[in-house]
Amino acid sequence: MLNRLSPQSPDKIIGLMQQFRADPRTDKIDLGVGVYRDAEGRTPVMRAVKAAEETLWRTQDSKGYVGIEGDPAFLDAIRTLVLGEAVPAGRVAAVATPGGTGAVRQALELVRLADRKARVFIPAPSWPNHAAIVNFLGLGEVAYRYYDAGAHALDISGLLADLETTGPGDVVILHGCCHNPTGAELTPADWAAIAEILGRTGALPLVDLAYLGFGAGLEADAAGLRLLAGALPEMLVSVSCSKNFGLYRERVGAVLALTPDETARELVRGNLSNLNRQNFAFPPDHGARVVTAILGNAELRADWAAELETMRSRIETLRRTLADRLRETSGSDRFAFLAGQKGLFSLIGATPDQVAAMRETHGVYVVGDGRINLAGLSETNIPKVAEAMLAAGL
Ligand code: PLP
Ligand code: TYF
Repeated sequence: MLNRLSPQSPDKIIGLMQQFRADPRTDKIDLGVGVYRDAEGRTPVMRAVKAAEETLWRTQDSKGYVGIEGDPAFLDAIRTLVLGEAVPAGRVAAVATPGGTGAVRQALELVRLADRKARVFIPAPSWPNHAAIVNFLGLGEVAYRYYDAGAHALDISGLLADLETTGPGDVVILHGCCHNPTGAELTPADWAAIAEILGRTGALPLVDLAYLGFGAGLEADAAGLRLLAGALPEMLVSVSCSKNFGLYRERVGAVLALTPDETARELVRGNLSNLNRQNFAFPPDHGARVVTAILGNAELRADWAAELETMRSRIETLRRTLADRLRETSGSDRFAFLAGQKGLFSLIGATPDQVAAMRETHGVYVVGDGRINLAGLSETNIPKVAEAMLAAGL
């Protein structure tokens, strides 16, 4: 039986992570996988997480099953964090999932249960797992214009024109903030224009929110999707707590489904619940419980938000410092876009050969499409990264 399997192409980002680990050079620099790093290059356990885990360890007296949908207190906390007061709780169905990837998967499985022929519009470019999951589920994949690589900027007119071609059987994946891999953000006016188009065409937005708090701040990063939520009858949101709580390996995430009314909410909740049952029965609980404890305690929550803000502003500083260094050493302004983009990622415009040259000659690891993780930079390695970029011919 098993010899009938065919080979699968590996995840390129995870492959690069392993290649980096195997590189013996001590001055190598990892700008690959999207994890936050501090000035010492560590991906720390956040202070509020440590504190919540300590309390949990002391007070938790059972590891018995919770529920197929996850802990209701976690789902309430995530709904409020993400949607605020944009919609009444009675219109939102929610389930916990293993990470944001699990949330994207469950959301797209829900779409498939509703319509096996649904087409899913994916921004070009996007996080590779979007297309991978859409194809794995046998849904239709349609790319829509998002980024003008020549201008290093959002292609808003292309985006709006492509979304005009959507209809009621279509889903549109949008990145809630900190677009992966471009760092090119939608403005509030862009979100309003998208809401107007989707309201008219009847396409369903699936907002993937993996970097809440890393762009312009917790409230500002949620504003776009809240605008959609206020304007449309239906919306799906896949939430990840991997980055903003630093809980990567604990696998903490949720699907939020906005529905027109409570009857529809019950139907959607039942379907999401059944999908969890089919795929893993019970979602992971430890990380979700830590998040719930942090969001439900004023002191822990304030400390978490403060640490997240430190992380966010560190990335902004690194963006400016790299752009400044490149301006000085190249004598041109062609990398100024790096300072204005948001979140962990930007595309430096490197060809695969230039990516290989940076890795082989300088030990600077960049994803094959030229994506860099700005959080992998530090005050000390920025000169070397800038040198590697210019030496590669950028
Ligand atoms: N969506 C996007 C756009 C991402 O970049 C990521 C990765 O961080 C995720 C979803 C999900 O991440 P995780 O499954 O680790 O929560
Ligand atoms: O884009 C990234 O680097 C992060 C981490 O299959 C990631 O989103 C990468 C690959 C993957 C899951 C998460």
